[in-house]
Amino acid sequence: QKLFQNVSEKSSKYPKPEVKFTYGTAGFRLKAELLPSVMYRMGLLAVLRSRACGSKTIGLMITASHNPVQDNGVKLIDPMGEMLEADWEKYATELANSDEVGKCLKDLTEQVKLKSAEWNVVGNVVVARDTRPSGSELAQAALDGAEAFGGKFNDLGILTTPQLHFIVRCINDPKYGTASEEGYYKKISSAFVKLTKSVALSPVNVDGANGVGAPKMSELAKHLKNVLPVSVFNDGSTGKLNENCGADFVKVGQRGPEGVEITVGGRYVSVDGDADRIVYFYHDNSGGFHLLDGDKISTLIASYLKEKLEESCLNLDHGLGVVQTAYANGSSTAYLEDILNVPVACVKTGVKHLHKKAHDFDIGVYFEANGHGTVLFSVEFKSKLEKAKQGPDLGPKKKAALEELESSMNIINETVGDAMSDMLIVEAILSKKEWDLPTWDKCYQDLPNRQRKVQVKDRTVIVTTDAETKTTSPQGLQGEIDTLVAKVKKGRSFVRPSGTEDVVRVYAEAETREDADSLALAVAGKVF
Ligand code: 16G
Ligand code: ZN
Repeated sequence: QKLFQNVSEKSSKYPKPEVKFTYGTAGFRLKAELLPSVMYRMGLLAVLRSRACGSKTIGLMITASHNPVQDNGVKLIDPMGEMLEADWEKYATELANSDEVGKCLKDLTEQVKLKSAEWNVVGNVVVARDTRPSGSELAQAALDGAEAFGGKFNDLGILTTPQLHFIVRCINDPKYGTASEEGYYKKISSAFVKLTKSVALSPVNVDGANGVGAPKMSELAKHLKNVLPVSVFNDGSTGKLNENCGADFVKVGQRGPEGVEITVGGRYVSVDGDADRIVYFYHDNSGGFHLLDGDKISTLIASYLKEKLEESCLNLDHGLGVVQTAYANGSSTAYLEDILNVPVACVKTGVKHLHKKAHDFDIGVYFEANGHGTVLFSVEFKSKLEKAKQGPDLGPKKKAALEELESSMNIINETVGDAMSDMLIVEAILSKKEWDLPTWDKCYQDLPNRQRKVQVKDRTVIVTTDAETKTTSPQGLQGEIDTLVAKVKKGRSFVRPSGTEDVVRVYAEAETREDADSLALAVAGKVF
């Protein structure tokens, strides 16, 4: 009781503004000055979550990813390094909006069925933030919350989002790695060195989005000295965070970032403001810009892992598959299914949906077209790999394949999409295949596509089904879309209400640029 009273008293330092907060797919994300009360309360919730998970450590990441520098946000990380369990998103929303913090917290404590004996067990929280100037003050508010509720709190300073996910996982599951930033670099860089020991590597140029990805990529580069040359641009010394640079700018605008001089033949990557997304790009001989997005990355990784899986002769029940969303380019899906013979699952937009579905496979590769993605390896896969390595009479090919699978797994950050580890696995695969970016790009050609936003009075009237590929309401809309799509070659289009903005999004693709543009425009006209 005293505990909740203390929580209430301390909360007066962080008055709640007149805002309706929602814990969405990206946690809470707003203008930074609106966030102190939310941070205090997420400090509380993280402690409660920890107690509900038997004192396992919970992560609290302060970032607004690709959004402008004046924004910030917060996401909680569950014990195995995964995103906060969906049920708890509504508790987060409730607590953030409550006018009586102590009472709300007490209600939640009862609701999550914590026995009174468990109310005072240790609650462990680790926090990290990106490079936004508002971050340290917001971290302090979260710390105050955790302390007020009697939790133990460890401030890890500035990290990328995936680094914090990794560290949380290692704290709770020490065999995953050493729970520190250094442990992270050591694990992924030593696996990379092992995987690429007999191949030549090409220098890579990183657009750090003027954010946390820049210094952390430089740190990673130190661990790869004399192996993989990495040059970092947009390191925050002059430019603004995410302004005219970064993965989101490059993907949405289909053009190169400012602050990077692009030379023909060079390899380029852009990461976003918290380094959980990555895209590749290059210029062709005539200076034309080419983007290799999340679809290109997932097809590359899937083709390589599938080959190694076949060479290793591991017998798995669920095999390898790829998870995409409706935004995946139709050419990438066709390439996976028809050329690589890899099963493809399509799910709703949002990392949590992809991550969940990827668990259906022994090796589940998932990427959003925007460059967020990773690979999940099943428990069964891991134990069969371990056993096979010890088997007698391994031929050299089989042995090599098993080792390559193991190294790949150690490069990849299974907890969440991770720009740094995704870059390393892509670089390893490209160098083993002796491919440059244009060769990789030629695997399949993207269908021209167009996205539009439509402002409507109430976007919730649009109801979708089949992983957002079809609408069921308003009545008749799907029929109209079908008619428009049927008129163009290789046409595909869908509409969905945005989860992050008050708009309806329209996607269209077709064989030609003109058809894709006019299809998007025509479908948008039906939504309006
Ligand atoms: C969020 C999602 C991202 C998705 C985007 C779609 C996470 C961590 N992030 O940023 O995966 O692509 O929303 O936004 O789940 P939209 O609903 O506005 O199109
Ligand atoms: Zn991000």
